[in-house]
Amino acid sequence: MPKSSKKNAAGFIKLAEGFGAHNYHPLPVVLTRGRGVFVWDVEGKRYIDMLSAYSALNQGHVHPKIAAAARRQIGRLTLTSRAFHNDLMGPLLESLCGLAGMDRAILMNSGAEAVETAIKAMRLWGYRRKGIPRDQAEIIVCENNFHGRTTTIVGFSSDPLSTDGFGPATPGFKIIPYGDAAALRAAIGRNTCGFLVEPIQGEAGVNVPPAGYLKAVREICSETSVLWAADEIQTGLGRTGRMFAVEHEDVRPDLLILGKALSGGFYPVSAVLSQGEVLGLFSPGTHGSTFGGNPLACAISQASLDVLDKEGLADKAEKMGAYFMERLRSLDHPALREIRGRGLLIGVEFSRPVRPLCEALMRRGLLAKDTHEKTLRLAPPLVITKAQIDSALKIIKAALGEFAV
Ligand code: IF1
Repeated sequence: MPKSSKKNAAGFIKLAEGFGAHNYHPLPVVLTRGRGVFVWDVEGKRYIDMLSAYSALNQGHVHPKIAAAARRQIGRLTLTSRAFHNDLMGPLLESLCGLAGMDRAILMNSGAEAVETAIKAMRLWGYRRKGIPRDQAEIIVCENNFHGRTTTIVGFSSDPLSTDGFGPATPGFKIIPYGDAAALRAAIGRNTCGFLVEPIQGEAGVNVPPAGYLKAVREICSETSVLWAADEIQTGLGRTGRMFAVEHEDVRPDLLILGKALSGGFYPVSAVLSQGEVLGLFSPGTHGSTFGGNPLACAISQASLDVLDKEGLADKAEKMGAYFMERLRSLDHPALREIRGRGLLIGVEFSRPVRPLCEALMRRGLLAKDTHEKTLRLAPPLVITKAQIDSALKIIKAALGEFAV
């Protein structure tokens, strides 16, 4: 046991600040337990979680069915590496492909790793199938994108906070405005192999593109022989009121990237799914991961998908999201600018930084975080009930009263 085992909240925070890198500015709350939509801090105070670990907890904290699956598998077999087969990966790949109507899938760990995998797959397809000259492949991405933290991914970010100090950037990316289909058409050249985009931009402040955008993206990419990769790491698996956000426009990308809720918050599990032959182009030795596709991850992921399905969480997100958003719109506050979102991915934009509002919410028992300073992100676990939304609204109303001062 480390010396720190008897600390209070301030003690734990001091340890994290003293021994950790300062790459976050968390709210001053130290959590120790969770269940469903609730978490408890080390002093026993209960909070309703309106962040859900950035949508990784769609199934709620410590879902009993996922916990049971994890426990069973942990006592049986946890890791084989991909040097050998295991009896859980194949069935999970089949479930994933069935769920998304895709042909192949590959399992990785973090979201960023899955995005990197999609980038490699698009480039490989560009060279092998489109005949792009060696090292000339280009991928188009959008302004204000968020796809993760690796050096290649931050290299095509338009946010100085992500990029500055971490160059040189990996070449081969072109940035265009988000939600602008004409800009995509204009940006595509002979060496373009792919277009990587979030169906709704999360980090950018819950940025919902104009209606018809995803349909137009699908058409343009098909016409010009460019792969479309949808990053649904945050929007996928029920969050926006559909299993996948692309379903709102009834389209299917060539590559679908998943993470976060793929494990119900238990373990890092990510995946890339492809239509047709794209993922089939990888040959032995060209890509991999020690932990990718391991039996513990697969058991957890299979149970997480099962919970989404059995509890109808996409439908719940749609209904509860519509109710939440309607009630939020009735709030009156001089600094409130806009409420936007889809399903239970909601952004409330104010005319000033919302950190003090987040602190007021925390004091009253609700955890939420700002994104891009002035937008409050509200994204509870999808298992939330109407009564729980009502009590959250009471807290929000009261905290807004303080925010006005
Ligand atoms: C952080 C944001 C959310 C993502 C999309 C890939 C990834 C993410 C669309 C990478 C990750 C995160 C990670 C976390 C905070 C968070 C976030 F505010 F930074 F932008 F959710 F909105 N694609 N999102 O949203 O997945 O490698 O982290 O598993 O980095 O601080 P990862």
